Amino acid sequence: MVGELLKNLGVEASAYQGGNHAVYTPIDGSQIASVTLESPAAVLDKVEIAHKAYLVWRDIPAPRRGELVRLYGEVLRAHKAQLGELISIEAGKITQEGLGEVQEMIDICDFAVGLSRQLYGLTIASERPGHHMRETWHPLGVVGVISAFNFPAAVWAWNTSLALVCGNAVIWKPSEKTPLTALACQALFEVALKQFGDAPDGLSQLLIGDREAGEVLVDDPRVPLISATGSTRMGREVGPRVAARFGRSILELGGNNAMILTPSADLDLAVRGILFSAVGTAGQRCTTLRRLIVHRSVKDEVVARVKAAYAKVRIGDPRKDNLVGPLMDKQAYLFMQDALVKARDEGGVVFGGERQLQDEYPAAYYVAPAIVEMPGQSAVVRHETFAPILYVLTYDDFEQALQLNNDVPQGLSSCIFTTDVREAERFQSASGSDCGIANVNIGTSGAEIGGAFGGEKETGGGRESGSDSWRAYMRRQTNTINYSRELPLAQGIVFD
Ligand code: UN1
Repeated sequence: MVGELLKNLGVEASAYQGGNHAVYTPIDGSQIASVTLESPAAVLDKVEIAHKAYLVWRDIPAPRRGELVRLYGEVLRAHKAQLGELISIEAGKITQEGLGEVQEMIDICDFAVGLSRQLYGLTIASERPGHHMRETWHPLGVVGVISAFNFPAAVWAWNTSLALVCGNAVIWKPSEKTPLTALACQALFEVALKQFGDAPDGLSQLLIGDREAGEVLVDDPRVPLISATGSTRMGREVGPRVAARFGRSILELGGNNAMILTPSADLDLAVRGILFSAVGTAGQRCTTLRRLIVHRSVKDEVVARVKAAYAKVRIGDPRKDNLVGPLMDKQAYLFMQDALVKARDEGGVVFGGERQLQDEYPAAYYVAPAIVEMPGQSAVVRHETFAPILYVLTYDDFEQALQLNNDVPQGLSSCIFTTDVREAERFQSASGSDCGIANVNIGTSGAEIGGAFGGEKETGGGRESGSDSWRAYMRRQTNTINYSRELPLAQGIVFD
Protein backbone atom coordinates (compact mmCIF):
# COMPACT_ATOMS: atom_id res chain seq x y z
CA MET A 1 0.00 0.00 0.00
CA VAL A 2 2.76 2.44 0.88
CA GLY A 3 5.75 1.27 -1.16
CA GLU A 4 5.01 3.42 -4.20
CA LEU A 5 4.10 6.41 -2.06
CA LEU A 6 7.27 6.22 0.01
CA LYS A 7 9.35 5.82 -3.12
CA ASN A 8 7.80 8.96 -4.60
CA LEU A 9 8.52 10.79 -1.38
CA GLY A 10 12.17 9.76 -1.69
CA VAL A 11 12.38 7.14 1.06
CA GLU A 12 14.77 4.25 0.39
CA ALA A 13 13.16 0.79 0.58
CA SER A 14 15.77 -0.37 3.08
CA ALA A 15 14.43 2.18 5.55
CA TYR A 16 11.00 0.57 5.77
CA GLN A 17 11.60 -3.09 4.92
CA GLY A 18 13.20 -5.88 6.89
CA GLY A 19 13.39 -3.94 10.14
CA ASN A 20 12.72 -5.13 13.68
CA HIS A 21 9.68 -2.96 14.35
CA ALA A 22 6.35 -3.51 12.58
CA VAL A 23 4.29 -0.56 11.36
CA TYR A 24 0.54 -0.96 10.96
CA THR A 25 -2.14 1.12 9.32
CA PRO A 26 -5.15 1.83 11.49
CA ILE A 27 -7.31 1.70 8.33
CA ASP A 28 -7.48 -2.11 8.35
CA GLY A 29 -4.95 -3.04 11.00
CA SER A 30 -2.58 -4.67 8.51
CA GLN A 31 1.19 -4.41 8.65
CA ILE A 32 2.49 -2.01 6.01
CA ALA A 33 6.19 -1.80 6.76
CA SER A 34 8.92 -2.62 9.24
CA VAL A 35 11.50 -0.14 10.36
CA THR A 36 14.67 -0.54 12.38
CA LEU A 37 14.70 0.85 15.89
CA GLU A 38 17.99 2.46 16.66
CA SER A 39 19.99 1.51 19.72
CA PRO A 40 20.46 3.88 22.64
CA ALA A 41 24.18 3.98 21.77
CA ALA A 42 23.33 5.33 18.32
CA VAL A 43 21.60 8.26 19.98
CA LEU A 44 24.88 9.44 21.47
CA ASP A 45 26.47 9.48 18.02
CA LYS A 46 23.56 11.45 16.63
CA VAL A 47 23.85 14.03 19.38
CA GLU A 48 27.58 14.35 18.73
CA ILE A 49 27.00 14.98 15.02
CA ALA A 50 24.13 17.36 15.72
CA HIS A 51 26.23 19.34 18.17
CA LYS A 52 28.97 19.73 15.57
CA ALA A 53 26.38 20.85 13.01
CA TYR A 54 25.09 23.43 15.48
CA LEU A 55 28.60 24.84 15.95
CA VAL A 56 28.69 25.64 12.23
CA TRP A 57 25.02 26.59 11.77
CA ARG A 58 24.94 29.12 14.61
CA ASP A 59 27.35 31.38 12.69
CA ILE A 60 25.36 31.32 9.44
CA PRO A 61 23.32 34.56 9.21
CA ALA A 62 19.72 33.97 10.25
CA PRO A 63 18.18 35.10 6.93
CA ARG A 64 20.38 32.57 5.14
CA ARG A 65 19.18 29.92 7.61
CA GLY A 66 15.68 31.01 6.68
CA GLU A 67 16.46 30.18 3.05
CA LEU A 68 16.76 26.49 3.97
CA VAL A 69 13.33 26.58 5.58
CA ARG A 70 11.93 28.45 2.56
CA LEU A 71 13.22 25.69 0.30
CA TYR A 72 11.68 23.07 2.56
CA GLY A 73 8.32 24.83 2.33
CA GLU A 74 8.59 24.66 -1.47
CA VAL A 75 9.41 20.96 -1.38
CA LEU A 76 6.40 20.39 0.88
CA ARG A 77 4.15 22.30 -1.52
CA ALA A 78 5.26 20.03 -4.35
CA HIS A 79 4.58 16.89 -2.29
CA LYS A 80 1.53 17.97 -0.34
CA ALA A 81 -0.87 15.40 -1.80
CA GLN A 82 1.49 12.48 -1.33
CA LEU A 83 2.58 13.35 2.17
CA GLY A 84 -1.05 13.99 3.12
CA GLU A 85 -1.99 10.56 1.82
CA LEU A 86 0.80 8.91 3.79
CA ILE A 87 -0.39 10.65 6.96
CA SER A 88 -3.90 9.34 6.24
CA ILE A 89 -2.62 5.82 5.89
CA GLU A 90 -0.36 5.86 8.91
CA ALA A 91 -2.38 7.94 11.38
CA GLY A 92 -5.86 7.20 10.01
CA LYS A 93 -6.97 10.81 9.59
CA ILE A 94 -9.23 11.68 6.66
CA THR A 95 -7.65 13.00 3.45
CA GLN A 96 -8.78 16.57 4.14
CA GLU A 97 -7.08 16.51 7.53
CA GLY A 98 -3.96 14.83 6.14
CA LEU A 99 -3.69 17.65 3.61
CA GLY A 100 -4.47 20.17 6.35
CA GLU A 101 -1.59 18.85 8.38
CA VAL A 102 0.84 19.34 5.48
CA GLN A 103 -0.58 22.83 4.93
CA GLU A 104 0.14 23.55 8.59
CA MET A 105 3.76 22.57 7.91
CA ILE A 106 3.93 24.87 4.89
CA ASP A 107 2.41 27.70 6.90
CA ILE A 108 4.94 27.39 9.71
CA CYS A 109 7.78 27.30 7.16
CA ASP A 110 6.52 30.60 5.70
CA PHE A 111 6.23 32.04 9.20
CA ALA A 112 9.75 30.92 10.10
CA VAL A 113 11.21 32.40 6.91
CA GLY A 114 9.81 35.82 7.83
CA LEU A 115 11.00 35.33 11.37
CA SER A 116 14.54 34.70 10.16
CA ARG A 117 14.76 38.46 9.55
CA GLN A 118 12.97 39.40 12.74
CA LEU A 119 14.78 37.76 15.64
CA TYR A 120 14.66 41.11 17.34
CA GLY A 121 16.27 42.04 20.59
CA LEU A 122 15.86 45.22 22.64
CA THR A 123 17.91 48.29 23.29
CA ILE A 124 17.72 49.37 26.90
CA ALA A 125 18.50 52.74 28.49
CA SER A 126 21.48 52.48 30.81
CA GLU A 127 21.48 54.33 34.13
CA ARG A 128 25.18 55.13 33.63
CA PRO A 129 26.51 57.96 31.45
CA GLY A 130 28.34 56.86 28.30
CA HIS A 131 26.79 53.39 28.46
CA HIS A 132 24.13 51.56 26.58
CA MET A 133 22.46 48.23 27.03
CA ARG A 134 20.89 45.75 24.71
CA GLU A 135 19.42 42.30 24.68
CA THR A 136 20.49 39.83 22.03
CA TRP A 137 19.21 36.39 21.10
CA HIS A 138 21.61 33.59 20.26
CA PRO A 139 21.25 30.02 19.05
CA LEU A 140 20.82 27.46 21.80
CA GLY A 141 22.25 24.14 20.59
CA VAL A 142 20.70 20.81 19.75
CA VAL A 143 16.91 20.70 20.14
CA GLY A 144 15.31 17.30 20.83
CA VAL A 145 11.81 16.99 19.43
CA ILE A 146 9.52 14.23 20.66
CA SER A 147 6.21 13.99 18.83
CA ALA A 148 3.01 11.94 19.01
CA PHE A 149 1.18 9.76 16.48
CA ASN A 150 -1.80 12.06 15.98
CA PHE A 151 0.11 14.90 14.32
CA PRO A 152 2.96 12.84 12.92
CA ALA A 153 4.44 15.66 10.82
CA ALA A 154 3.14 19.13 11.73
CA VAL A 155 4.34 19.20 15.33
CA TRP A 156 7.86 18.36 14.19
CA ALA A 157 7.64 21.09 11.55
CA TRP A 158 6.51 23.69 14.12
CA ASN A 159 9.55 22.93 16.19
CA THR A 160 12.09 22.33 13.48
CA SER A 161 11.36 25.33 11.28
CA LEU A 162 11.72 27.66 14.28
CA ALA A 163 14.72 25.80 15.70
CA LEU A 164 16.56 25.99 12.37
CA VAL A 165 16.07 29.70 11.75
CA CYS A 166 17.10 30.26 15.37
CA GLY A 167 20.43 28.58 14.56
CA ASN A 168 19.95 25.21 16.20
CA ALA A 169 20.30 21.59 15.12
CA VAL A 170 17.44 19.14 15.64
CA ILE A 171 17.03 15.50 16.57
CA TRP A 172 13.51 14.20 16.09
CA LYS A 173 12.10 11.19 17.87
CA PRO A 174 8.68 10.54 16.31
CA SER A 175 6.08 8.21 17.75
CA GLU A 176 6.94 4.54 17.17
CA LYS A 177 3.46 4.27 15.66
CA THR A 178 4.18 6.71 12.82
CA PRO A 179 7.80 6.31 11.66
CA LEU A 180 6.95 6.28 7.94
CA THR A 181 5.68 9.85 7.93
CA ALA A 182 8.86 10.81 9.75
CA LEU A 183 11.01 9.05 7.16
CA ALA A 184 9.16 10.90 4.41
CA CYS A 185 9.54 14.28 6.14
CA GLN A 186 13.24 13.61 6.54
CA ALA A 187 13.65 12.53 2.90
CA LEU A 188 11.92 15.72 1.73
CA PHE A 189 14.11 17.74 4.06
CA GLU A 190 17.17 16.15 2.42
CA VAL A 191 15.92 17.51 -0.92
CA ALA A 192 15.81 21.03 0.52
CA LEU A 193 19.27 20.51 2.03
CA LYS A 194 20.67 19.53 -1.34
CA GLN A 195 19.17 22.62 -2.98
CA PHE A 196 20.54 24.78 -0.16
CA GLY A 197 24.02 23.42 -0.77
CA ASP A 198 26.28 23.95 2.20
CA ALA A 199 24.39 23.15 5.38
CA PRO A 200 26.42 21.12 7.87
CA ASP A 201 25.86 17.35 8.00
CA GLY A 202 23.44 16.12 10.61
CA LEU A 203 21.66 19.45 11.02
CA SER A 204 18.31 17.75 11.35
CA GLN A 205 18.30 14.05 12.15
CA LEU A 206 15.70 11.41 12.68
CA LEU A 207 15.83 9.05 15.62
CA ILE A 208 13.54 6.07 15.20
CA GLY A 209 13.77 4.40 18.53
CA ASP A 210 11.89 3.16 21.53
CA ARG A 211 11.43 4.66 24.93
CA GLU A 212 14.95 3.80 26.02
CA ALA A 213 16.43 5.68 23.07
CA GLY A 214 14.18 8.61 23.93
CA GLU A 215 15.50 8.61 27.48
CA VAL A 216 19.09 8.86 26.26
CA LEU A 217 18.13 11.93 24.24
CA VAL A 218 16.24 13.45 27.17
CA ASP A 219 19.16 12.93 29.55
CA ASP A 220 21.94 14.23 27.28
CA PRO A 221 23.39 17.52 28.55
CA ARG A 222 24.40 18.43 24.98
CA VAL A 223 20.66 18.85 24.25
CA PRO A 224 19.70 22.12 25.96
CA LEU A 225 16.05 21.98 24.91
CA ILE A 226 13.58 19.12 24.69
CA SER A 227 10.25 19.91 23.07
CA ALA A 228 7.87 17.07 23.85
CA THR A 229 4.30 16.59 22.68
CA GLY A 230 2.19 13.75 24.03
CA SER A 231 0.39 12.53 27.11
CA THR A 232 0.59 14.11 30.54
CA ARG A 233 2.04 10.80 31.73
CA MET A 234 4.93 11.15 29.28
CA GLY A 235 5.46 14.79 30.28
CA ARG A 236 5.60 13.86 33.95
CA GLU A 237 8.64 11.72 33.15
CA VAL A 238 10.34 13.95 30.61
CA GLY A 239 9.91 17.28 32.45
CA PRO A 240 11.69 16.34 35.70
CA ARG A 241 14.47 14.46 33.87
CA VAL A 242 15.30 17.49 31.75
CA ALA A 243 14.99 19.81 34.75
CA ALA A 244 17.33 17.58 36.79
CA ARG A 245 20.17 18.50 34.42
CA PHE A 246 18.96 22.13 34.19
CA GLY A 247 17.87 21.65 30.60
CA ARG A 248 14.82 23.41 29.25
CA SER A 249 11.66 21.82 28.06
CA ILE A 250 8.63 22.82 26.05
CA LEU A 251 5.83 20.49 27.11
CA GLU A 252 2.62 20.21 25.13
CA LEU A 253 0.62 17.55 26.92
CA GLY A 254 -2.95 16.49 27.51
CA GLY A 255 -6.01 18.66 27.02
CA ASN A 256 -9.55 18.45 28.31
CA ASN A 257 -11.11 21.13 26.21
CA ALA A 258 -14.54 22.59 26.83
CA MET A 259 -17.11 24.69 25.03
CA ILE A 260 -19.46 26.91 26.98
CA LEU A 261 -22.69 27.17 25.02
CA THR A 262 -24.80 30.08 26.20
CA PRO A 263 -28.49 30.88 25.60
CA SER A 264 -27.67 33.68 23.13
CA ALA A 265 -25.43 31.49 20.94
CA ASP A 266 -25.98 30.99 17.22
CA LEU A 267 -26.92 27.34 17.48
CA ASP A 268 -26.29 26.47 13.83
CA LEU A 269 -22.75 27.70 14.18
CA ALA A 270 -22.32 25.99 17.54
CA VAL A 271 -23.49 22.59 16.30
CA ARG A 272 -21.06 22.77 13.39
CA GLY A 273 -18.31 23.84 15.78
CA ILE A 274 -19.08 20.93 18.08
CA LEU A 275 -19.05 18.46 15.23
CA PHE A 276 -15.64 19.40 13.85
CA SER A 277 -13.98 19.75 17.24
CA ALA A 278 -15.50 16.66 18.88
CA VAL A 279 -15.48 14.05 16.12
CA GLY A 280 -12.77 15.36 13.76
CA THR A 281 -9.61 13.21 13.73
CA ALA A 282 -11.80 10.63 15.54
CA GLY A 283 -11.37 12.62 18.75
CA GLN A 284 -7.60 12.17 18.65
CA ARG A 285 -6.37 15.76 18.78
CA CYS A 286 -4.97 17.28 21.90
CA THR A 287 -7.41 20.12 21.13
CA THR A 288 -10.44 17.83 20.66
CA LEU A 289 -13.63 19.09 22.27
CA ARG A 290 -14.26 16.79 25.23
CA ARG A 291 -16.73 18.73 27.36
CA LEU A 292 -19.84 20.66 26.37
CA ILE A 293 -21.00 23.00 29.14
CA VAL A 294 -24.44 24.03 27.95
CA HIS A 295 -27.05 26.33 29.50
CA ARG A 296 -30.06 24.42 30.80
CA SER A 297 -32.48 26.43 28.63
CA VAL A 298 -30.94 25.22 25.36
CA LYS A 299 -29.55 21.88 26.45
CA ASP A 300 -32.31 19.61 25.12
CA GLU A 301 -32.34 21.26 21.73
CA VAL A 302 -28.55 21.25 21.41
CA VAL A 303 -28.18 17.64 22.50
CA ALA A 304 -30.92 16.57 20.08
CA ARG A 305 -29.24 18.41 17.21
CA VAL A 306 -25.80 17.07 18.01
CA LYS A 307 -27.15 13.53 18.26
CA ALA A 308 -28.89 13.94 14.89
CA ALA A 309 -25.63 15.18 13.38
CA TYR A 310 -23.67 12.32 14.97
CA ALA A 311 -26.10 9.78 13.53
CA LYS A 312 -25.32 11.07 10.05
CA VAL A 313 -21.54 11.21 10.35
CA ARG A 314 -19.93 8.93 7.76
CA ILE A 315 -17.43 6.61 9.43
CA GLY A 316 -14.95 4.53 7.45
CA ASP A 317 -11.85 4.46 5.30
CA PRO A 318 -10.30 7.91 5.79
CA ARG A 319 -9.21 8.06 2.14
CA LYS A 320 -12.80 7.79 0.95
CA ASP A 321 -15.64 10.23 1.40
CA ASN A 322 -15.89 9.89 5.20
CA LEU A 323 -15.66 12.33 8.08
CA VAL A 324 -14.40 9.97 10.78
CA GLY A 325 -11.62 7.45 10.32
CA PRO A 326 -10.42 4.75 12.71
CA LEU A 327 -8.96 4.99 16.17
CA MET A 328 -5.21 4.49 16.16
CA ASP A 329 -5.26 0.95 17.54
CA LYS A 330 -6.94 -1.59 19.80
CA GLN A 331 -5.51 0.03 22.90
CA ALA A 332 -7.21 3.32 22.01
CA TYR A 333 -10.48 1.44 21.53
CA LEU A 334 -10.15 -0.31 24.89
CA PHE A 335 -9.41 2.99 26.66
CA MET A 336 -12.52 4.46 25.07
CA GLN A 337 -14.76 1.56 26.12
CA ASP A 338 -13.30 1.65 29.61
CA ALA A 339 -14.12 5.37 29.87
CA LEU A 340 -17.69 4.72 28.74
CA VAL A 341 -18.12 2.03 31.41
CA LYS A 342 -16.79 4.42 34.03
CA ALA A 343 -19.06 7.20 32.74
CA ARG A 344 -22.10 4.95 33.16
CA ASP A 345 -20.95 4.03 36.67
CA GLU A 346 -20.64 7.73 37.46
CA GLY A 347 -24.23 8.37 36.40
CA GLY A 348 -23.75 9.15 32.70
CA VAL A 349 -26.25 8.41 29.94
CA VAL A 350 -24.32 7.21 26.89
CA PHE A 351 -25.34 7.72 23.27
CA GLY A 352 -23.16 6.08 20.58
CA GLY A 353 -19.63 4.86 21.18
CA GLU A 354 -20.09 1.40 19.67
CA ARG A 355 -17.54 -0.27 17.45
CA GLN A 356 -18.33 0.01 13.74
CA LEU A 357 -17.42 -1.92 10.59
CA GLN A 358 -16.09 -4.83 12.61
CA ASP A 359 -16.95 -7.41 9.94
CA GLU A 360 -15.23 -5.47 7.20
CA TYR A 361 -12.19 -4.59 9.33
CA PRO A 362 -11.77 -7.16 12.11
CA ALA A 363 -8.31 -5.81 12.96
CA ALA A 364 -9.19 -2.09 12.83
CA TYR A 365 -11.11 -0.01 15.35
CA TYR A 366 -13.77 2.28 13.98
CA VAL A 367 -16.22 3.72 16.49
CA ALA A 368 -19.35 5.80 16.50
CA PRO A 369 -18.59 9.04 18.33
CA ALA A 370 -20.17 9.12 21.78
CA ILE A 371 -22.17 11.78 23.60
CA VAL A 372 -22.48 11.25 27.33
CA GLU A 373 -24.83 13.34 29.45
CA MET A 374 -23.24 13.58 32.88
CA PRO A 375 -24.76 14.65 36.20
CA GLY A 376 -21.54 16.51 37.06
CA GLN A 377 -17.82 16.77 36.44
CA SER A 378 -16.90 13.36 37.87
CA ALA A 379 -13.53 11.57 37.70
CA VAL A 380 -13.93 10.22 34.16
CA VAL A 381 -14.81 13.69 32.82
CA ARG A 382 -11.73 15.18 34.42
CA HIS A 383 -9.51 12.62 32.69
CA GLU A 384 -8.41 12.93 29.04
CA THR A 385 -9.47 9.87 27.03
CA PHE A 386 -8.00 10.10 23.53
CA ALA A 387 -11.19 9.11 21.68
CA PRO A 388 -14.40 10.75 20.43
CA ILE A 389 -16.32 11.07 23.69
CA LEU A 390 -18.16 14.33 24.33
CA TYR A 391 -19.38 14.78 27.92
CA VAL A 392 -22.35 17.10 28.30
CA LEU A 393 -22.67 19.15 31.49
CA THR A 394 -25.48 21.59 32.23
CA TYR A 395 -25.21 25.01 33.87
CA ASP A 396 -27.64 27.63 35.12
CA ASP A 397 -25.41 30.54 36.00
CA PHE A 398 -22.50 31.88 33.89
CA GLU A 399 -20.08 31.85 36.84
CA GLN A 400 -20.80 28.17 37.27
CA ALA A 401 -19.99 27.56 33.60
CA LEU A 402 -16.63 29.30 33.97
CA GLN A 403 -15.90 27.32 37.08
CA LEU A 404 -16.66 24.03 35.30
CA ASN A 405 -14.47 25.07 32.37
CA ASN A 406 -11.51 25.56 34.70
CA ASP A 407 -12.13 22.75 37.16
CA VAL A 408 -10.07 20.07 35.39
CA PRO A 409 -6.36 19.31 35.72
CA GLN A 410 -5.60 20.23 32.08
CA GLY A 411 -5.57 23.71 30.49
CA LEU A 412 -5.04 23.59 26.73
CA SER A 413 -8.00 24.88 24.72
CA SER A 414 -11.46 26.29 25.44
CA CYS A 415 -14.20 28.20 23.68
CA ILE A 416 -17.47 29.98 24.20
CA PHE A 417 -20.39 30.32 21.81
CA THR A 418 -22.27 33.50 22.63
CA THR A 419 -23.50 36.71 21.03
CA ASP A 420 -23.32 38.51 24.37
CA VAL A 421 -20.20 40.67 24.38
CA ARG A 422 -20.05 40.68 28.18
CA GLU A 423 -19.86 36.91 28.32
CA ALA A 424 -17.34 36.77 25.49
CA GLU A 425 -15.03 39.31 27.11
CA ARG A 426 -15.40 37.83 30.57
CA PHE A 427 -14.46 34.41 29.18
CA GLN A 428 -11.20 35.86 27.84
CA SER A 429 -10.45 37.99 30.88
CA ALA A 430 -8.08 37.32 33.77
CA SER A 431 -10.87 35.63 35.71
CA GLY A 432 -12.22 33.76 32.69
CA SER A 433 -10.87 30.63 31.01
CA ASP A 434 -7.56 29.44 32.49
CA CYS A 435 -6.47 27.78 29.24
CA GLY A 436 -3.69 28.61 26.79
CA ILE A 437 -6.31 28.97 24.05
CA ALA A 438 -9.70 30.68 24.58
CA ASN A 439 -11.84 31.15 21.47
CA VAL A 440 -15.13 32.92 20.79
CA ASN A 441 -17.60 31.36 18.35
CA ILE A 442 -14.95 28.92 17.10
CA GLY A 443 -14.40 25.36 18.33
CA THR A 444 -11.48 24.25 20.48
CA SER A 445 -9.46 22.55 17.74
CA GLY A 446 -7.90 23.63 14.48
CA ALA A 447 -5.72 26.49 15.69
CA GLU A 448 -3.74 28.52 13.13
CA ILE A 449 0.06 28.52 13.34
CA GLY A 450 0.33 32.30 13.86
CA GLY A 451 -0.63 32.11 17.52
CA ALA A 452 1.40 30.57 20.32
CA PHE A 453 0.16 27.02 20.83
CA GLY A 454 0.09 25.29 24.20
CA GLY A 455 -1.59 25.37 27.56
CA GLU A 456 -1.44 25.60 31.32
CA LYS A 457 -1.55 23.22 34.30
CA GLU A 458 -1.10 19.57 33.29
CA THR A 459 -0.86 20.61 29.66
CA GLY A 460 2.68 21.53 30.60
CA GLY A 461 2.97 25.29 30.08
CA GLY A 462 5.01 25.22 26.86
CA ARG A 463 4.30 27.30 23.79
CA GLU A 464 5.18 26.33 20.24
CA SER A 465 4.49 27.66 16.77
CA GLY A 466 3.59 31.35 16.30
CA SER A 467 3.77 34.66 18.17
CA ASP A 468 7.08 34.90 20.06
CA SER A 469 7.40 31.16 20.75
CA TRP A 470 10.75 31.35 18.91
CA ARG A 471 12.33 32.81 22.03
CA ALA A 472 12.17 29.41 23.69
CA TYR A 473 14.56 28.13 21.02
CA MET A 474 17.22 30.75 21.72
CA ARG A 475 19.31 31.97 24.60
CA ARG A 476 18.95 35.53 25.76
CA GLN A 477 21.96 37.67 26.46
CA THR A 478 22.07 41.03 28.19
CA ASN A 479 24.89 43.32 27.03
CA THR A 480 26.15 46.49 28.67
CA ILE A 481 28.57 48.58 26.62
CA ASN A 482 30.71 51.38 28.04
CA TYR A 483 31.76 53.93 25.41
CA SER A 484 33.00 56.52 27.93
CA ARG A 485 36.43 57.02 29.48
CA GLU A 486 35.11 56.47 33.01
CA LEU A 487 34.08 53.33 34.87
CA PRO A 488 30.96 54.28 36.82
CA LEU A 489 29.28 51.50 38.77
CA ALA A 490 25.60 50.73 38.72
CA GLN A 491 23.48 51.68 41.71
CA GLY A 492 25.85 54.64 42.26
CA ILE A 493 28.34 52.48 44.17
CA VAL A 494 31.69 54.14 44.87
CA PHE A 495 34.58 51.65 44.92
CA ASP A 496 37.74 53.72 44.75
C1 UN1 B 1 -2.17 18.22 18.53
O1 UN1 B 1 -3.23 17.57 18.55
O2 UN1 B 1 -1.16 17.78 19.12
O3 UN1 B 1 -5.13 23.15 16.88
C2 UN1 B 1 -1.95 19.46 17.76
C3 UN1 B 1 -5.16 22.04 16.33
C4 UN1 B 1 -4.00 21.68 15.43
C5 UN1 B 1 -2.86 21.12 16.20
C6 UN1 B 1 -3.20 20.02 17.13
N1 UN1 B 1 -3.56 22.88 14.73
O4 UN1 B 1 -6.07 21.25 16.46
